[in-house]
Amino acid sequence: MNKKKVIITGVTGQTGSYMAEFLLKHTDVEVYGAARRTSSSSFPNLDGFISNPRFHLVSMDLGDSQSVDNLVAEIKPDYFINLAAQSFVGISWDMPEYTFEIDAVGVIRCLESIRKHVPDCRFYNAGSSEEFGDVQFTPQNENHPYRARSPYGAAKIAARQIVKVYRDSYHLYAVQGLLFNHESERRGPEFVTRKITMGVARIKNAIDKGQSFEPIVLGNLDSMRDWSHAQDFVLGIWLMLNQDETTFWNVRESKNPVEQKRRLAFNLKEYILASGECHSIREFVELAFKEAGIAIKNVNPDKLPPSFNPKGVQVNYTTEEGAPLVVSSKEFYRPAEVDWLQGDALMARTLLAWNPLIPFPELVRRMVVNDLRLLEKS
Ligand code: NDP
Ligand code: GDR
Repeated sequence: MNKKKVIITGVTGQTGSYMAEFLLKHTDVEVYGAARRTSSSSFPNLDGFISNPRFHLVSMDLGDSQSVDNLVAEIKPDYFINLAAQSFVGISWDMPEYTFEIDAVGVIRCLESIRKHVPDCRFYNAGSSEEFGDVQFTPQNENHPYRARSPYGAAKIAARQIVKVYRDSYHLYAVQGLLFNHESERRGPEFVTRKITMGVARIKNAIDKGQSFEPIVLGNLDSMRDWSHAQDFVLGIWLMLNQDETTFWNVRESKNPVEQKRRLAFNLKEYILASGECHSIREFVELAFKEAGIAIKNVNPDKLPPSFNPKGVQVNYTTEEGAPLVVSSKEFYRPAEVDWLQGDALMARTLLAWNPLIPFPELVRRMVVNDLRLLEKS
């Protein structure tokens, strides 16, 4: 029997690479990892599986409908997992149009190609807790309204609506999960968690060698995030793509395959994946330094609003001797902040039997240890 084929876009990124690894390890599908090629392509996140005979590296850019269409027409996938995106919220104010083009219009390109070439293909799009924006209640569940605070959040909401339109109109198996922050040793260096752990490793290295060091420069330390490890989330994505139609009584009731498909599309659920725990950036900073064995002093223990010096900077943490370790700079504050994200994944835990396994302190530990090791090697 022919093996099922899965296209994963964004495979060079954090979650895409874990997704590929998960499918290669736990299923027998053929994985087509789609990357956009640039003149300086290097794919460190693929090192562990690039030579696996069931893994195929293919080209695709979400900004180019031809490349999406050619890929879908040629591979005829059974599953299409769209994890490619302009994923950095902070930069979405600087490039709102591009963010919308890739994160929203790009999704239309995928759905159109699926509709034309493989209408039975199951499609997943990467939704985000950022869609909740200025939150109305905590913890947020699947009934929370969408109230974007960033161009990125707005683009993901638009994508969610278009996924629904294709589900309703063409009865595609198309879902957009609602994933809260997930981090890892493969997290991009511009995201706050990795920026902290790379900074901690750099400072630890300097202290060990008796050298001076520059502090880590961050923005708002008081926002709250619900952080998990990306490895835990890829199973949840796969489960969302394999919702068991036999559990839907009205699907079971019909004997007509076209009607079954219509009813399945109607019943599909879009789940929140989250740990349910929430921590401030400060807590992440404090734990990361502790992991590295560096004692730190909080010089703003009352968490007063920032009072920037003429350079636009405020010192937040120092060594016990007073050397600045972490400063906040106006430069990294956002025009509008999402203050408090905390997810309620009860529906995924109950109906998908999904649970995150890696707790917050272990996530921080793994990231710090990894960055210390990387520095040792370099
Ligand atoms: P990353 O930034 O690590 O990966 C993004 C991937 O998208 C990279 O492989 C990147 O390729 C690729 N990409 C960017 N633009 C294009 C394009 N125009 N065409 C094709 N590929 C492109 O993100 P994550 O792995 O963390 O996130 C995966 C998805 O999940 C994204 O959609 C993100 O918005 C969403 N998300 C992430 C969350 C998180 O906490 N990580 C939470 C909720 C949603 P390249 O290497 O060439 O840049
Ligand atoms: P987020 O992640 O915006 O939640 O988006 P990010 O790590 O960028 O920011 C988290 C919080 O930290 C604050 N912050 C800083 N952020 C960055 N990047 N750099 C800093 O120096 C800094 N200082 C403080 C931010 O203001 C924010 O409050 C991530 C991405 O993966 C999205 O793709 C995904 O959809 C959401 O998570 C859920």
